[in-house]
Amino acid sequence: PEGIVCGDLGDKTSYNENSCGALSCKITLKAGETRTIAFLLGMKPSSEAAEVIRCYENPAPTVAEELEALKADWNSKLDNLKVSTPSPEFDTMINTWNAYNCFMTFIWSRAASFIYCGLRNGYGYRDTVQDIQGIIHLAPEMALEKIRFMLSAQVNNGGGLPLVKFTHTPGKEDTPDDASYVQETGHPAYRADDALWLFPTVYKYISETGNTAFLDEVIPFANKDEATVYEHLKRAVAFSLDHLGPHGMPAGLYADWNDCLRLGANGESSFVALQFYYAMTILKIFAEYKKDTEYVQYLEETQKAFGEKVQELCWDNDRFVRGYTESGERIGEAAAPEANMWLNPQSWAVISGLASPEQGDAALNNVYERLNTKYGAILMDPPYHAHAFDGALAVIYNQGTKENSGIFSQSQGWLILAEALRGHGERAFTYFMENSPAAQNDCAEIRRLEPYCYGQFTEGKASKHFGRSHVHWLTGTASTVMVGCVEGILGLRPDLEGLRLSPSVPKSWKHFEIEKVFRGKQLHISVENPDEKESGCCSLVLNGQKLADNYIPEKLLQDKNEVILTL
Ligand code: IFM
Repeated sequence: PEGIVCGDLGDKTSYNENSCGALSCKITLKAGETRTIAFLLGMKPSSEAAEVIRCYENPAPTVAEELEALKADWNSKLDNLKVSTPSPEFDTMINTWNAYNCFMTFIWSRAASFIYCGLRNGYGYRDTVQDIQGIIHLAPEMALEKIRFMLSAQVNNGGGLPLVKFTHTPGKEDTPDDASYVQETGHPAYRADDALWLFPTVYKYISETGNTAFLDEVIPFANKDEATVYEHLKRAVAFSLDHLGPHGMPAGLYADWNDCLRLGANGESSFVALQFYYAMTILKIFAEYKKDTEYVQYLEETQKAFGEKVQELCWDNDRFVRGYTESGERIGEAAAPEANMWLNPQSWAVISGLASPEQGDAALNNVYERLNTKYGAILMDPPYHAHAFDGALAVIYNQGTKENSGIFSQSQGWLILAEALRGHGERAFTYFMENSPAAQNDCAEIRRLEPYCYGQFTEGKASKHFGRSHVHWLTGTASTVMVGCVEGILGLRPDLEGLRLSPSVPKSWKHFEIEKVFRGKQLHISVENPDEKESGCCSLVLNGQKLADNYIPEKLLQDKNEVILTL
């Protein structure tokens, strides 16, 4: 750093700037002499700080021991998944840096930020439930604690509290139906998507661990009452069905994932509709497991009718539209002068399972042609400028920025996953590389973020600063890209009874290896790709035994397992 080189570290308090601390001390060494310096950073009242500092009066061996313990702690988490592929960028992100970024967002959600000024006033429901997904494959027991916490922030009507206070007290909270909550949190109403994020998160946790008993665990609601996890999820489905808009899709309520898109309380978001469709698929799996046959039938009928409705309302020839405003305007249709092509409905149509293979491919091709850039796919195109409807808050941002046609990095993870689910390994990996910090070491002057952590967004092609990235560390990108890479590109897809292996990789990956701990068992997976395929399974061999397809039932696993998958 320049400050070190010129010896002027200054002594300034950072005010709305990128904070950077530097410590220095001068020592003079005699020939052959060794000295150990330990810097201790933290914040405590002086008397308590003095106590802590005393422990380090003789830094060696305490510091060395503690460093070892710290390393061991990190390794115990990160070692649960290690990959060795032909891509050093992919390996360093999955093995270390994206994983580390995921733990940061897992711990903090968006509750603190170097970028927005100061602390936030609580945990955002959707953000926090999404962030959990990024660490499930590494530290499921940590995930479980947080899932319990977030379920206890679900209101007994099934909706999520938009903001979960730092002082959250299950069973005693007021809700968006109470003026006190609105006044204290600034959140005027429920959001349409909050509780729907629980479905993929709970499913990922149960599938990773096999802990189906969790479905029967009783957890309080935020305001009053308590119920099993299974019942919490049923209520989340009921919440969406109790809040339908005029066309029969979930009503927009205050907002969906996109903070800058207000379709109106009675508007309808296709993104939420797709999440809801997916939620019913997951709940059906749980209902089948619990032999709740009447409810399975109810879900089947409800989902079928709902899916047909979404198809009819949202498919527009080669794309899924973004939704309907309260006044009936269809957003994201091909004929619109601005914002006529949106990213998230295309990826989510595939992830949710609603799109037919033909629709999925057409929509994803359209994304590639219309939205992709060398730094990732922009959120929609063209940006809002002259034709924004009243709820298109994104228009306040310059074109190419944030939700107004920026490359919203979180959405890249869903795009990677969607392409991988369709078996398009080349595309999935292309999207990974375009926005990957590790692939941008040689354009720091453009990206302007650390080359090892994700940012919230990269300025899009409509911006004068195309490629410049912002809001590092605390971004939902960490978890979505991790899931896109682990479940998508690597194709590690656990379910209630075992593990499916469905990698979607570049054709040039002729061989790669995965070390994974799955339900306490060690798996060494070698993937062979002699015919340069992007996906598909030619054979799967577990401990010398050929399996029927690409699925490993848990009951066949030994303590240590050799797995060979040939694409
Ligand atoms: O989904 C939101 C998130 O809750 C906060 N950051 C921006 C995202 C997209 O608008």
